[in-house]
Amino acid sequence: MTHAVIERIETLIVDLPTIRPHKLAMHTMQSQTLVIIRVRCSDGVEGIGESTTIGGLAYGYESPESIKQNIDTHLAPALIGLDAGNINAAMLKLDKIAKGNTFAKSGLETALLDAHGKRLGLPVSELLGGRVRDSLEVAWTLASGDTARDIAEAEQMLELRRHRIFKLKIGANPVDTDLAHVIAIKKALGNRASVRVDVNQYWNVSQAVRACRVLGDNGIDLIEQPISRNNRAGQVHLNQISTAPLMADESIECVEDALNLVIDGAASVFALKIAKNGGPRAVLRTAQIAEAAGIALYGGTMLEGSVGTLASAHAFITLNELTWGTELFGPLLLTEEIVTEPPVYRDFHLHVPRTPGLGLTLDEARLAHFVRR
Ligand code: MUC
Ligand code: MG
Repeated sequence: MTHAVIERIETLIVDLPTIRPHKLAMHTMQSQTLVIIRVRCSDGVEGIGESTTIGGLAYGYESPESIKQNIDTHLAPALIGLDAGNINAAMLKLDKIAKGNTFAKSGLETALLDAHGKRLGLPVSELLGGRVRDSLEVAWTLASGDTARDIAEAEQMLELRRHRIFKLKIGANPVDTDLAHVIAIKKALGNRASVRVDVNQYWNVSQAVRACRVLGDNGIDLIEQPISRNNRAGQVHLNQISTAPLMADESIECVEDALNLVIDGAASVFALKIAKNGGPRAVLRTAQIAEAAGIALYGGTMLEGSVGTLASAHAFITLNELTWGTELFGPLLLTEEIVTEPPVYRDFHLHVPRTPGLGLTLDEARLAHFVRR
């Protein structure tokens, strides 16, 4: 087989409205901004990828604008002319020329996997060693900011058989206000749903010690990132005393963070995110560290659109066990699509295509309409 080389890389910023305001502790989203990456190869194959974050710089260290700029100026030129099918060599080169920038690298790794899958006629999951399931359970995040509206939304999701796991975004309000909100939702849903919380680092240890106990005692199944990623001693302490399991999210900004969390005993569940590890291959390294250490897994999201969501899904369906399911609902939070056939959600699950690459085709007209100029 003659080798195709990487010829051209294009980055596009795409702004899409959300179905309702999405309130996180650090930011309220009225829209989502995707960075779509197109990698064109000398054999005529094009791969697509996505590098998406939440709230500009409110969540992570890369913004949509910095991702585009860093790819255009530094990462893309380093890839031009390389063997398009040698993803190990391409990502090694990127790691040599750029520290961090895992969001940007994730979108590029995704596009290379998509292209190579299309070239070989294989889904990305098969390039990653093969799937052990075809679908993933998907949680929904209740984040309207209003308890009654959140309960009504959860009831509707149960009725539609779309979601039966709910993650509540808390942390912005006084602790007791948030606890009352969570307990009211859990009471309304009872054992018809799993209710979990994500504090996005907004408590300090003095608040979290009591709040984690109250949550555990009231049937909350999982507590995500209650305190700052920088307070490791606090995380270790909470992990020892909390009656509900603690999940690390912001604490994992790279594969090495995962190893250090294991060494310290700072969490019993890891949220896996392709963007924070550097791509669908990279996130599996974090998963393997967790598996070896007996840490349970959850398939996380940066609220990507369909491209980033299916890139995550192709990686997650290769995992032995995903004890806590996933939250790959990003496309469902958006009112608009930029692919011709959106991902399929049915019976509480996301169904992952078996067609080559990611299994997605960009809708050129819609993309042109929503691209930022
Ligand atoms: C996060 O912190 O987990 C994932 C779902 C959601 O609503 O927000 C995110 C980010
Ligand atoms: Mg989180």
